[in-house]
Amino acid sequence: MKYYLTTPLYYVNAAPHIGHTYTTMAAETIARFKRMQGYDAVMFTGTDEHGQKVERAAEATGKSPQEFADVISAEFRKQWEKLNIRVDRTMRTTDPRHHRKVQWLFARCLENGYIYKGGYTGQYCVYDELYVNEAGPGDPCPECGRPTETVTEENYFFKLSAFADRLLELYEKQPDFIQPETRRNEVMSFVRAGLNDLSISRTTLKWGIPLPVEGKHVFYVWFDALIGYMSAVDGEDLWPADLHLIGKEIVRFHAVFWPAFCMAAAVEPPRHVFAHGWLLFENDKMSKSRGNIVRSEPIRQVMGADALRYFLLREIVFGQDGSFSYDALVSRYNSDLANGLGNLASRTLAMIHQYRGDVVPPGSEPEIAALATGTIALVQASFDRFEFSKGLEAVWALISRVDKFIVEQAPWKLARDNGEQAQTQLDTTLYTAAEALRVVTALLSPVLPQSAPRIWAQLGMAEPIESVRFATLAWGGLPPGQKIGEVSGVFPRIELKEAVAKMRELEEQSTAEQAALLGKAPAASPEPAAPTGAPKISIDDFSKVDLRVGRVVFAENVKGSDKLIHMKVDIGEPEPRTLVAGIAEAYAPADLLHRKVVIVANLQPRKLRGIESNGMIVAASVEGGKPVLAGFHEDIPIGARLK
Ligand code: ME8
Repeated sequence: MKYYLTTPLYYVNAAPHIGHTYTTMAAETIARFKRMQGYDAVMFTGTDEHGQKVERAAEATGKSPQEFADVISAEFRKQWEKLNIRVDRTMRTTDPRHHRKVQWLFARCLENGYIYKGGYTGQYCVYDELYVNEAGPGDPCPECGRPTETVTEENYFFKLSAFADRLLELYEKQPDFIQPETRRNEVMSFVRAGLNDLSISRTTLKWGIPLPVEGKHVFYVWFDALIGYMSAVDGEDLWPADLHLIGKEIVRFHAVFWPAFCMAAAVEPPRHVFAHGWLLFENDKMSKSRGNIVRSEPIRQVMGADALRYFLLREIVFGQDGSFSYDALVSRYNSDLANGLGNLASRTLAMIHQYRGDVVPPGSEPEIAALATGTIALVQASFDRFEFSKGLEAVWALISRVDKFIVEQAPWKLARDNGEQAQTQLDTTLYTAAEALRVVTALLSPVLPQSAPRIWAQLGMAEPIESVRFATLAWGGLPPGQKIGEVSGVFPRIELKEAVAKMRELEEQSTAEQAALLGKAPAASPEPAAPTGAPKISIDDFSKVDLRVGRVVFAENVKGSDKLIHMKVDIGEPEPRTLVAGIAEAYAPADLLHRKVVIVANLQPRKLRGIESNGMIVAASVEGGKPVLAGFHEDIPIGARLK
């Protein structure tokens, strides 16, 4: 039985971060879990490479959209490989096979009478790549609050309005089509309020797939991207997808537009859409524009990919928003993986080595056996509902019980007693602990794809862990008489402060590397960044930026950072502003004191190294060089506005 599941096709406007990792790790965990249930699970992830957002990001770096997309999509692929994420199918929307599928689906919708030509004058949000029919000129986007742009175009329209009833019928007949429930309710009220037809072509944009009917039109990026789920498995017997796993902000595209496109083309819609919550960092949604991005690579280097996957799935209730923090990650690692699972594995295996010459003895304790049997069922039921944290909690309840059991039995005392009863009790204790460890390891294999096989091998298991199936996973599977493998620790304890400092340091480095990778200055020209790349903005846009003259009244290096300086800048307000600026490589704190500077005074506050930065200092920078602060030749009062 096949099970085809997907992550979104990620935009290639910037490099991957931990939010993308969250969805992709969860999806791959589901794939592994489904295999344990006996399915032929096929996991897809891909990249969404067209549209205005990507075009503009490329433009700003002086690269062509294709060159830019090549670099970033390769970053995504590298990322998944490093994180032990097995990708079975993938698609880049710039792939000609995808273009053909998009044109095919469009042609089917056209033939079936669901496409017509019309005019659109209205608002468009580039950030969300969304037509905002209800907004007027200058109105903010209802999704993200950013200003919308007015577009006037002759477009091809998709008759979305014709599908409201069929969509509602789908949600009614298949109550688990959209999960969780809150998202389902949201989507249903959206559809009940009535659907507008959707413009699916654009003439103001070049970076897209041309419509088969008229050359100057390219497809609207969402019409294009969603079809990626299908083009990735073209010619295979995998459609309809069994699950689209997505973040909650794109549920409307997946649960309304996408099934309607499928219905219009007379193709089966996907079976399930699950929208998880947002990963927050310092209580804010992580996003490129807010600049509070956390990347997976520094975490992987310090803690390992399994630790990150475990943390994300254990700490956050899947479906709800949840917070990421380095401290919480290390604490959970130490309490659950090092002290919990790692400790159970090393003490159990060490005792079998020491007391039984590496041979698993016979015997089984019924109470633990019953608890383990219950845990197998509970994990399966929880993971089936994508309740990962609940399933993992159950596994750790078993680990704690076994730990307690070992302490109660005190095998180290039994080992000193040569009487038959003590020796039988020791056998039972060791077998029970080892068998519980085997069950736990099998259950955790979808979440710890790197470490579980190592514990498995130490238990001396002959069959590969990938072939474990729920149907046959039962207490007693560890054969007495089996020789255990070589014992070595799996989750060494990690010193919290040191690890957090290391991850932060690597994160700073990686931010710089990403900037270089994106070629923030045009690669071909050694001249200081030419202004031509940046898109034009209106005077109104510019006047939104509150630039002020200020005087530095305090400056010191941020502890543990080579780049950051903590400053207080007087801009004529009752209290000086606290700022954190990445200029320590160019300026010593003493050189900054009393200096007049320019700051952006109305920037969203941002926490850096625990200090809330309320503004940004303006500096010029040249690729590879140090920043130079903006200043004035004439005298100018503090608080003066630049406009
Ligand atoms: O929306 N918390 O691509 P995208 C949780 N190209 N998940 C997050 C996250 C966060 N802070 N940040 C990102 C697009 N994600 C479209 C999709 S599909 C046909 C086209 C994850 O690069 C989450 O899965 O903006 C979210 O839905 C997705 O990345 C958005 O990725």
